[in-house]
Amino acid sequence: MTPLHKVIIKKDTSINPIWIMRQAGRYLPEFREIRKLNPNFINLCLNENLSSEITLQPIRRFDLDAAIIFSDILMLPYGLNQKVEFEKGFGPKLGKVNIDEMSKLDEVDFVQKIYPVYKAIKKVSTNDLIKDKNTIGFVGAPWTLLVYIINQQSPKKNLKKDFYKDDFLINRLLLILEKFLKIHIKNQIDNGANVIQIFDSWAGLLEEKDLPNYIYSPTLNLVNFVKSLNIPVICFPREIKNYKEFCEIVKPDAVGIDYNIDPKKILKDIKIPVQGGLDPKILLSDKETLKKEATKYLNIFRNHPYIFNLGHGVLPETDPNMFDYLVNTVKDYQ
Ligand code: 1CP
Repeated sequence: MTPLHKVIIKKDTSINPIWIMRQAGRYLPEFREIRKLNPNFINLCLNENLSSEITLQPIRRFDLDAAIIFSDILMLPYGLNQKVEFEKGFGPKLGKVNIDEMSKLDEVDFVQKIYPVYKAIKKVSTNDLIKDKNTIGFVGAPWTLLVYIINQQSPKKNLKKDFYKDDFLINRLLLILEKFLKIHIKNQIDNGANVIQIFDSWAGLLEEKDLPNYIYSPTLNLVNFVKSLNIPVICFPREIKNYKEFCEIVKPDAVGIDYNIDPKKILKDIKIPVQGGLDPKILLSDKETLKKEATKYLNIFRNHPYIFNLGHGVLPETDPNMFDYLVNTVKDYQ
């Protein structure tokens, strides 16, 4: 059995597998080298030789237990024919939504447009380096994708004032997202992904009253779909105010936690396997602090099924030596 399956399915507390969000990315000089030669991010994701190679880069360097495929949650709106661009220093920029055209989109055309993503998963999952490790496929949660599709850029600065104005548009988009997210998940699994993570990076933007409509119902639907394919599903509803309620309603197989939530509260409230939590900024400090903080999470979840990860993606300015030190700290923990 693979390491993540031992924790998620068998509830094994004797091991703490580790993988890190954004483990394939800008903190690695070998990634930056490829990126420099490939200024178009979408095209890089659609080059299965390069994207599979980038996925394997951190596996070659560090003693990680899983590979997460080098792609992006925004490949989904791209597959739906919305324009998606990544501008240096700005982040993603999306085009206007043509809802009528989107509603007519055929499954075959969608799959064809992003097919290299699935080819890359096949290449990674069948590579010898991944033997006995997990291949993680992923999608953005419907809510987080809705945010990018309607807002047309990161909501980091703010959500458009009239974001909720067009109820009809939102409801049609949610139905389209449900259909194509299922297709996207199924294709990732068919090509070798043996864990699915659902990233809800902007769950924290919602008020409590809106959680059922935008998060609970659509995510529960996807979670049940992944479960029906017999693959474990991890949800990461970042900065959601009530992880307990989320887990009780959505019932993922495991839950990822952010760095603002108290891990002791999570231990008390949550029965399912837990993943992550450590603040990525700790990797910018010194080895002593890093060891102390990582050990804090390991100690708290000593008797609870726990996958080590951060509370959000590893920062681009992280020193790969500190990353290595973190992996070894987790591996040497007894
Ligand atoms: O070189 C570059 O500038 C590209 C930076 C980059 C990378 C390395 C982007 C643009 N995406 C990725 C890869 C990526 N994105 C992965 C690869 C696998 C890995 O983890 O190693 C994954 C899983 C994602 C998922 C993703 N994309 C999320 C969910 C996780 C999170 O960070 O909250 C989100 C929100 C995105 C959108 C996105 N793509 C890229 C950026 C800079 C962003 C965030 C924009 C924002 O702040 O709103």
